[in-house]
Amino acid sequence: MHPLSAAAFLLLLGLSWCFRLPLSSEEKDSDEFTEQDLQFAQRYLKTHYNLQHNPAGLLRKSGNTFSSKLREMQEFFGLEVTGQLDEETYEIMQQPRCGVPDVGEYNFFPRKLKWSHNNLTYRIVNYTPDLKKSEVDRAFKKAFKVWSDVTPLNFTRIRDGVADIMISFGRKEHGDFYPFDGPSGLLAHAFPPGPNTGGDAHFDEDELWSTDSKGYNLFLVAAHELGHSLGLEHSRDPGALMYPIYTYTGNTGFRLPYDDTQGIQELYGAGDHDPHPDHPKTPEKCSPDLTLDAITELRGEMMIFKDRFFWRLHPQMVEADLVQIKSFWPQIPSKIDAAYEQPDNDHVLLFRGRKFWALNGYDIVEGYPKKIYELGLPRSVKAIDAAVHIRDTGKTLFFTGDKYWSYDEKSQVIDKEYPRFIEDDFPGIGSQVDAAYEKNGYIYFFHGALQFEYSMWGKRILRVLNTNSIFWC
Ligand SMILES: [Ca+2]
Ligand SMILES: [Ca+2]
Ligand SMILES: [Ca+2]
Ligand SMILES: [Zn+2]
Ligand SMILES: [Zn+2]
Repeated sequence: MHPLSAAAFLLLLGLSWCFRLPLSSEEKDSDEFTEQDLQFAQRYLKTHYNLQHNPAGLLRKSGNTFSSKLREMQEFFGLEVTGQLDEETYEIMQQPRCGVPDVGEYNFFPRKLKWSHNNLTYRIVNYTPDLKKSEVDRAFKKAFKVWSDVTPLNFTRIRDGVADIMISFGRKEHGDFYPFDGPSGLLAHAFPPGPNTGGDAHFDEDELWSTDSKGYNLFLVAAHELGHSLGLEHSRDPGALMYPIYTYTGNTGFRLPYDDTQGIQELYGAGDHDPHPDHPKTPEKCSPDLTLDAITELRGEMMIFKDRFFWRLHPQMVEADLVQIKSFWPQIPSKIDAAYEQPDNDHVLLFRGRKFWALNGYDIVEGYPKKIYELGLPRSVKAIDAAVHIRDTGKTLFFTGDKYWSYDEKSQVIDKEYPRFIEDDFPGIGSQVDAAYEKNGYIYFFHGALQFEYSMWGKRILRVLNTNSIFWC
């Protein structure tokens, strides 16, 4: 792993293990931040939220301007809005991101700018040494295609002269009074449509640019910046391309999310032919039709999988974080069928099709993926719908179709007399299971928009709940 992505990864680890602590007296408050931390926060709010110079001094933590800008930022990222610097807010500030401000009204451009013509030109003025020229050319071509696929816009590359969208790499102060900052932090920025620098996109040469998950993926950052070049602002949707924080989403089969598609079509309308009309929506945790793919615990935290995302839910926290699977594990598929935790060896197993992966914390264990038939399941089983580990018995139940198997974790074999029919042993939950987890002697089975609380002791369903009640909706 490249040191940069290792840093980003550690940052995410820190996010998950440190800042999501229960809100209690040990919550870090502003008093515990150093002067340096506060200056960092001030710079962040200046760059992204147009914090004005405060002559009275920043270090008064109740300073009105600082506090109100902090509120804006907390609101943007869906954090608890306190106007106080706390660990969670500070961690978000440290994530690598786009240099364009998050709040349109206050940024360096007026709103709702768009190009008045549909035939636009671009020019790649210089190249990063991190990639071959042809790779850079291809990354930008693909990034423009993301937007031309869904609009009537056409992009033509020119090799000299002045193009509408001038693309360049630079470091630190690079000619526009919005300097870059060395490795990580700000990755790139772009100007909204207009003459001269309007539409231009700048990439920080102090980053390592890649065509995969190393460093920062040039195509993904370019696609985001070109969104600004065309007039889009940042989105609060963590699944959107226009979300300000860098998120690795894989290097094949990119699909422009629904939120971005809506945004750009509001400006330019739809094109004649969209070659990939499936624009993935970000799941809404409180949707009454919410269905789930898989659920497991990971060291006391719940991981709730849905499409290319999972929510992390700490037992004492009401708000769940939504993150993309690929941003944690670029190597695993972006959708999970089933998951469970083996507390004895501190592994979480994730299943997709015939393969499964073991995680230790957030690391993939060596020797994986393995095949599900290695567990003793028949080779005819193509995928597992749900898995649940029962702590008291040491058994793991695997559900597929209308049947299930019991697997003994100690002896690592499938128990005799399995498979059995789900309906025979768990009457009332239906014949299929989407996801399941065990807690304090109860198994929670999810099917469609319902969850069933099953008492192992009473061998019956005690309650039927909505699936979204797992999020306290
Ligand atoms: Ca321009
Ligand atoms: Ca940077
Ligand atoms: Ca499932
Ligand atoms: Zn941006
Ligand atoms: Zn610039």
